[in-house]
Amino acid sequence: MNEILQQLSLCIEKGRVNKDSNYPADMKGMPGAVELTQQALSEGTLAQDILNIGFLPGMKIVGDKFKDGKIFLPEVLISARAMSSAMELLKPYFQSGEINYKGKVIMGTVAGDLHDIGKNIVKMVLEGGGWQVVDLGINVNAEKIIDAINTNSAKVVGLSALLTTTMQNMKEIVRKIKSETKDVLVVIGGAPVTKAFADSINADGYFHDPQGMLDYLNKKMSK
Ligand code: B12
Repeated sequence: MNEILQQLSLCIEKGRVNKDSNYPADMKGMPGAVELTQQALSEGTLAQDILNIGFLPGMKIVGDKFKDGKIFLPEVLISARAMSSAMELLKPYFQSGEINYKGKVIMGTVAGDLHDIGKNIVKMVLEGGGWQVVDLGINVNAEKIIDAINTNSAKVVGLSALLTTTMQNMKEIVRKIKSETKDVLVVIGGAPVTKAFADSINADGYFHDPQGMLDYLNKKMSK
């Protein structure tokens, strides 16, 4: 069983979706993340083990390499695509409650801002790390976020901004979240955002890359 899950992890790290894919060249003809997930399920492997031993270690390697500048955005997206394709097969197990998420994260790009490429990558990395992400999209205000926190009983919010103007809107959003909800962690990011800015608006965390946020949540929210 472990051999299949190790191969699965490698497929996710290398971005190998399925056996028909030509990518990566050195894995041509080999099964991909989709077939290996199917095989593991048909052999009776628990969906939770497929997630924990197959998906998560592969995506962790990708997140760490990206953080260290050893790989670049296209490679992260290719790995995320392999993971998402295989994740489709695990969806019924999440829905039935057989797999437990680590928790829910509400994510959005703040009011006035339409940039969502970075936010979507953070979402994929968090999902790859076992978190459920409720994605509110772009141009999101405090009311919408607070509504989502309450509806989903979420304890974490991730906010993205790419403009020096719209990052100022994070201040009011954080203030409202803190005054209208209880014990909700707010993590912010995006190219113009800094740790000093995060501290100045009372956000709980700032990370310049998705893996930083994932490591922080895994540590902070582990039971
Ligand atoms: C693509 C892009 C666009 C696209 C956006 C498409 C989309 N769907 O996102 C379009 C064309 C729509 C666009 C529009 C505009 N843009 Co624009 N855009 C860019 C561009 C080229 C790339 C941004 C990007 O996607 N980067 C790649 C992603 C992966 O990086 P990232 O977002 O930083 O995310 C990473 C980290 O920051 C972090 N992260 C991000 N969010 C979060 C959240 C959390 C919680 C965490 C932990 C981490 C995290 O993780 C990500 C992965 O590592 C940048 C220039 C540049 N090279 O950065 C300009 C840029 C951001 N845009 C800019 C501007 C000015 C505009 C416009 C105002 C232009 C105009 N005059 O109309 C409009 C604004 C529209 C609006 N209201 O938002 C300026 C901003 C300048 C400033 N100081 O504010 C930039 C810097 C270009 C420039 N040099 O002038 N833009």
